[in-house]
Amino acid sequence: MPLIPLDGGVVDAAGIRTFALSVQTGTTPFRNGVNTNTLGYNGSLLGPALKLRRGEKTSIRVQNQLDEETTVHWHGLLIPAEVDGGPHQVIAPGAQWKANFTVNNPASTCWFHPHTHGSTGRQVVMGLAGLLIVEDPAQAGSELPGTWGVDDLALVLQDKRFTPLGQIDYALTAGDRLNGYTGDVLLVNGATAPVWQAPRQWVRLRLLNGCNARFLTLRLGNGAPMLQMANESGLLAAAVTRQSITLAPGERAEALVDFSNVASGQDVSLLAATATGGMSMGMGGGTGASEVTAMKCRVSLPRQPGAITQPPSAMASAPAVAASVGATVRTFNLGGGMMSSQFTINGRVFDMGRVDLAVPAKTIEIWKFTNATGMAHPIHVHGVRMSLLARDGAPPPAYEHGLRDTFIVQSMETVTVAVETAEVASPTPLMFHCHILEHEDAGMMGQFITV
Ligand SMILES: [Cu+2]
Repeated sequence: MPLIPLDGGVVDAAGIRTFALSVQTGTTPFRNGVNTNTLGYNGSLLGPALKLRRGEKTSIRVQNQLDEETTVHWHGLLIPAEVDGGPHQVIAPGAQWKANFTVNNPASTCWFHPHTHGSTGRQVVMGLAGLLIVEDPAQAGSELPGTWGVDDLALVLQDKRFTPLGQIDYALTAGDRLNGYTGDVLLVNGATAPVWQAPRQWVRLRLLNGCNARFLTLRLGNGAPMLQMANESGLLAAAVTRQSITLAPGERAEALVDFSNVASGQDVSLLAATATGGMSMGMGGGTGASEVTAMKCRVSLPRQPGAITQPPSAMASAPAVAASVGATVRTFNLGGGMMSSQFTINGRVFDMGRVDLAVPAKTIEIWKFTNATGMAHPIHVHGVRMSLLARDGAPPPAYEHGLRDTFIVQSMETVTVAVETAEVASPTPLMFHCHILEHEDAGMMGQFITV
């Protein structure tokens, strides 16, 4: 089982925690005897998990060793627009870019990936994705498994498609342009159905749907529930018992799983049912909903010293964003896609030179996203604190509480969110977009500035 390496960075003489990322080419042996060309951060495929601490001054130096432009977007981080790593912060081939910021997120599992307009989907499929593990000293009392790779396991789930010669196939079909790119192989941390040697105790799974377009519904093969204790932007006030967890592209969840009573040596599978936002698309080229074994937990290690004996009854969750009566309401209509693969927001396709909205800084507004298309779209808003208020007027379920950065808007649904903008105004645009990367690349994206 390949583990995502945890990188704690180095604190320099000025007290700034510094990290270095090299965006590079490499090869990965996905299949016997074939070296597949891939991209990675500090390696051939994927990237490290950068361990950030709330309140710390942080500097991430990115060296682009590719022969094409890229950007590095810190998905979920509440940082100034200038260092967000969106499509305006292009890193030329051979160039270096530095993101300097103070970490302002609660404890959470965020991630980083390219946001290069028009080539995000390809660069992610080629392997560019890493994790951001945020710790918050004020939440340190939460008793949760936290030994990396031992009882705290990060899983990057992605699908890929290969050419007959074993290279990554990113030749988009008409179906890919409509539904988003789907592969026929599901990889976990870059491996097909890996086996993890798990301890007989409670463990924590950090789940990232890093697919371009596939929605994943995850469950345990032994029928045991998962206790979801965090969604993508932080801890829930109390864990929610779930038989399955559905994640759209870009979304994360954290779950506690109990292996205490699993017989030693036995496998517990993590199963993934896969679909696109529009229709069920089976793995292996078939259609119809299908379920595959994403990975296996081989419960073979003894209970580790310091393991928790029961999940915490309450956790130090970050406060949600609440909107007051009279707050400005903005509407976003998700459209298109009927006879073409052109998706729009408020009737428009993304234009790098057009600012769609100017929003006051340090303000809470109500944003309503209505999906008039025939498929679901996961919406991601950059650089704001955000909480779900309602789905079609009804309060969201408990596992959707707290801070969010990405949320699903189902076909014909309206999702209402409270959005709190950055403290300091900035003329640099921030993005709001569909996280099906082929929709994003084709222009299902808008940008706002703070004034
Ligand atoms: Cu979309």
